[in-house]
Amino acid sequence: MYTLLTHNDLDGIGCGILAKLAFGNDVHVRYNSVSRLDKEVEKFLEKGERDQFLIITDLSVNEENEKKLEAYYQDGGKVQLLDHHKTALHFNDYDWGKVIVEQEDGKLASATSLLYEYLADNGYLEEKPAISEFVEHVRQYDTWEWEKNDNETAHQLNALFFLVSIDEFEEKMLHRLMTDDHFSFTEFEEKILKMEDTKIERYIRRKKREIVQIEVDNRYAGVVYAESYHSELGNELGKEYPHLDFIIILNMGSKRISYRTIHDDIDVSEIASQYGGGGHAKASGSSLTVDAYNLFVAETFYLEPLHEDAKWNRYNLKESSFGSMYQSHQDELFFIHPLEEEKWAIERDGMNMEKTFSNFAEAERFLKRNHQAWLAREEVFVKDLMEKVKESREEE
Ligand SMILES: [Mn+2]
Repeated sequence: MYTLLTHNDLDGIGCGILAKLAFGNDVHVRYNSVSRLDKEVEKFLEKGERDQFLIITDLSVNEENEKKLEAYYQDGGKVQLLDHHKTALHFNDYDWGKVIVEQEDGKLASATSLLYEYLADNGYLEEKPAISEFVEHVRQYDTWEWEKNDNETAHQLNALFFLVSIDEFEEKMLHRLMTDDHFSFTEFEEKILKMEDTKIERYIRRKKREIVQIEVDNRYAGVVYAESYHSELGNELGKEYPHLDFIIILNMGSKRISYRTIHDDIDVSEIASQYGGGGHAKASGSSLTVDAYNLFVAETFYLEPLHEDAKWNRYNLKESSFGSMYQSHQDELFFIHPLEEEKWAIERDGMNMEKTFSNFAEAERFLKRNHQAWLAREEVFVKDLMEKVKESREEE
């Protein structure tokens, strides 16, 4: 008999599905949140059922359970931990731990892809196209490679996972992977996924207008409240406001924080670890501690949200050689313009600020970080232009 303790996200459920394909009724699967796993491991060890093979995927245990599991293993207990989180690499020190962040082919690993390989290598599960395709979609979703590869199926698979219950998702996928030659959605699923897409888009649009900016440890972050679509949100908000180093998504109901970044030089697992959490460089999480609450909730309560750049301008455009106009919450106007080759300046109140920049993007980042300014809408730009013309005429 097998016991699988795994995560309750798509990658974790992917593991549950593979285990059931391999072991059928001989496996007992439990889906856990990050914080729940240790309790489940304790329960398992207390029961002390020696005939059970314990498999842990997509999650790792705390130090206390790490020692207990090692003792259990040394005592003849069967246990295997498979994970792909950088923060779990030290489990490779144990015979029963296997943590791989990057696969041999250079692609990022996911728990589902690691378990698939493990089950195939040990002869528990025969590889076939439908399963391999499913595993690859889960892997691409979990590592966010789907976006670079434009793999909409991977994205939709996760959306479907959130639309139905875990049980229903598991049952549907199990049946499909057993009977179908290739992985695909049903016609009805395609239809509801399309509706869901529209819903997510609308949700993200709203959140773009709710995000506030803070400075923490010399880094700039955006703070937003959201209960759903954290990955999509982190990505879209990061792209809308690239001057922010990372995005903090607060779920007040579950008292959880998600940290997301689109920047390669930022590691949000380090930030999460300051609040007792962990995860990947680009996506991590922690619980909402009192410290985090004070910093991210209490202190940001009165802040005004960031303003999106004007999107439909014809004249006031970024990187224009005539200059680009920006506006702040204080109704102050800024003008980013080139001075000479590889030198850009910001004009404020008709005067150039002292600092200069080697390109437009640098100047814009400075302006957005320090003044939370946004590309002004055409009418603001035109009005200012007309006033300037009027002034110069009056002077004549
Ligand atoms: Mn995972």
